[in-house]
Amino acid sequence: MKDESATARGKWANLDAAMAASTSKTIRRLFDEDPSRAERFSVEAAGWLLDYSKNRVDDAAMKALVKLAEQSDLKAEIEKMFTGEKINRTENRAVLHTALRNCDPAAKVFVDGEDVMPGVRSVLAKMGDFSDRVRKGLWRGFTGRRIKYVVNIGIGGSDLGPVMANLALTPYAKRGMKFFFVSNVDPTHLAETLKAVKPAETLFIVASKTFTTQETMSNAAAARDWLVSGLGDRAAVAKHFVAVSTAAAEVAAFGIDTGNMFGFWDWVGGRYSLPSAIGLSLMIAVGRSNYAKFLKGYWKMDRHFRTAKFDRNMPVLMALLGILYSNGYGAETYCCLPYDQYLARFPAYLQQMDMESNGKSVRRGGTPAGYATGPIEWGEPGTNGQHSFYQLIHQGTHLIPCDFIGCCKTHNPVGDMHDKLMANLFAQTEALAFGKSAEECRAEGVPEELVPFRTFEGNRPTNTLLCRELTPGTLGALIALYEHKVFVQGVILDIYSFDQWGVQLGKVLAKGVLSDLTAEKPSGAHDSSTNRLIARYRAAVGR
Ligand code: G6Q
Repeated sequence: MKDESATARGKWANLDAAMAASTSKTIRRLFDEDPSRAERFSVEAAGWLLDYSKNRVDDAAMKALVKLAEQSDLKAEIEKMFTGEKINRTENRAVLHTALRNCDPAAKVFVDGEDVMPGVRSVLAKMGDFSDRVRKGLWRGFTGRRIKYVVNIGIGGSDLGPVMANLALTPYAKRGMKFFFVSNVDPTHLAETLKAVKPAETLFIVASKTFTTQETMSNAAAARDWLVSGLGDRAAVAKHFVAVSTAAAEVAAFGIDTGNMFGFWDWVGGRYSLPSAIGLSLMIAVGRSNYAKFLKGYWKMDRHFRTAKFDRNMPVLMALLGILYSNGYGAETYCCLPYDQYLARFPAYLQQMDMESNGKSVRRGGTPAGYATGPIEWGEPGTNGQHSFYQLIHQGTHLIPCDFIGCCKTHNPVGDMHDKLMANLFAQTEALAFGKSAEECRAEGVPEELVPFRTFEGNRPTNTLLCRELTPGTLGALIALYEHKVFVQGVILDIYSFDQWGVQLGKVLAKGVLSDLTAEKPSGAHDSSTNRLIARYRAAVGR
């Protein structure tokens, strides 16, 4: 640990203590010695059970890890976030996604002396009114036809959340309407989407916090041209385009009536913006009452996070275990394995949340971190992953902590298929934790020469997250759980989790290259590789 200050050394000594306890016993032995382990190493909150007993931790390790959180001033940092302090220091902003789902009608949350809650409630009411009208056919297209297709145009934080949640809540979506999400500046994405919709029946939601993002503005302009040419009148835009943004002037300049703009605020980070107006497509799909339940799920987890003691606090426990593996054991990646097809995009959503938040290498004081920060996050739904990459998790040389996520009830009961799905989930966690020894292989009659190949070391750590059913409420709670986990890790790692300068750099550089692709004469100002690639491209397209 290259973190030299005395306070930091004291704080990180807790990780050393946790490691000493953690490395002294295998998971198998921990279970053998404590029959009540599963019960003791489990917590429940907001409709979710977290069983973290299949981790390399005992009471001593957990105690040391909780101390690590305490000595990082976590309690105070949590309060700063919930109460609107400007903890996003590099952008001088508050971080208040928790205000967006604060369902207490009397709640007040202040930023710069102003209570933000009336604004939050008023945008929610406006979204509710609009989505009711679309769903009931009261909001109609330019030619008087009902809206059947909704196309959300956005990217990154203005896309991944809506995509993930719309898929997750498919069973609650209005029949007869179809939802599409266009993000990529590759024209294929929009073109293929437009083949599936009709201009007179399509509503475009242009979702962009800044309303300047290259991909989104290019797609929005192309969609507008398509609509105007399809309906033969520029005035049609008013009935087929709404905006979700913080930038009223840019929205107006695009040609969208700001009366049809749903606002949010600079204290909502892109990747945390799903419960803001960015969730408009979801609200239209599932209706305002399901959307309210979705927000309530977040809120339940928020309250748990803010009030529960650290040793019973689900996001804190998950964050601490993650730090044990990344900074204690040197695990570089973290795997999310939802055993629910409706959660197929959840790993991709988490990828942005975690990697954009904690993929930093500079500490809050401006010095290099010198230790592992956010992990590489990845995953796929089970059981599919079992037939591709699980081999490496079971028998490879990398340590890969995994979260298994499952729901006890399915929305689509077919024979015993859901039992099979869940049997696979539970069996995988069992196999990873306990493995199979050489003796067990021999007892099964495995020929001696094959024993090394058929042996599973086990001791692979997993968390299991289980809910009764995937509902708007449990989905909201699940998202909040991971948001807070990432927040806790950012605090302990002493990095700023709420800026994303790496994203900004890419946005700027692409503009310079674009002008060299299209200008009469390229500048030749890049390195020799980039100059050559530009020349090759220009020649291929005849410039
Ligand atoms: C999220 C990031 C980034 C952002 C997109 C879209 O936290 O800032 O993914 O959401 O770049 O930005 P706009 O919403 O401004 O178009």
